[in-house]
Amino acid sequence: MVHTPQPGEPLSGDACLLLPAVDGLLVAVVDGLGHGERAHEAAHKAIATLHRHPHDDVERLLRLCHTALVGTRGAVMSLARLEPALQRLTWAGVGNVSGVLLSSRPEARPRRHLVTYGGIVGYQFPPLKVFTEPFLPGDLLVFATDGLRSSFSEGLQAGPGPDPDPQTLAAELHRTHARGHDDALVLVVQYPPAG
Ligand SMILES: [Mn+2]
Repeated sequence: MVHTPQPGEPLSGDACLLLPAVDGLLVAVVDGLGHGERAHEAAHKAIATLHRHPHDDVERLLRLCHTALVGTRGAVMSLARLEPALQRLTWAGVGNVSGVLLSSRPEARPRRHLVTYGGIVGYQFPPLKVFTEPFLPGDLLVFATDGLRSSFSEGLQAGPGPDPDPQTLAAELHRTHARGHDDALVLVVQYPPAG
C-alpha cells in the first residue's frame, strides 16, 4: 500500500482497511470528499464502521457506512470480501474508487474492473449491484483512489511467471500514476499472501 496526502495537507482524506473475518478478508478503500480534516473525518468514520461489522456482506456494509456518514462531508468507497475457501471475491463500490482484479491464470481474462455506481456514501446512496468473481491464490486485487490517474490499470497483468510482489506493484503504480495534487492511495492485495 502506498498512501500520500495532498501536498501541504497534514491529514489525508483517503483511508484503507484490511480486516480479517470468519471466511477471509475484508478490504476497503475510502476517499473522503475534498481533502484535509473533514475529508479525513468522513473516511475514518467509514473505516470505524467497517471495524464494528467485519462479517457483514459488502452491500450491508456500504449501507451501514452511508448511515454512519450522514452529517459528514461524505465519501466514495469500494469494498471487497475475499473468501479463499470458496476461491471467490465479492466487491461493490459507490463513487470512483477504482478496483481491478488481476488473474494469475493464463486462461483467464487478464484483468477485470469493478463497476461502481455514482453516488456519495453519507449523502446519496445509489441503486447498487454487488459482483462476484473467481479469486485464486496468486490473483491480485488493486484498489486506487482518484489521486491516481484512471489509466493506472492499462497494461496491468499478473502472471504467468513470477508473481509481482504486491508492495512493489503498489509503489510502481503510485510512482507512475499519482496526480500529485490530491490525496492518493493505492492498495494491492494478494490473499493468502505468497510464500
Ligand atoms: Mn480524491
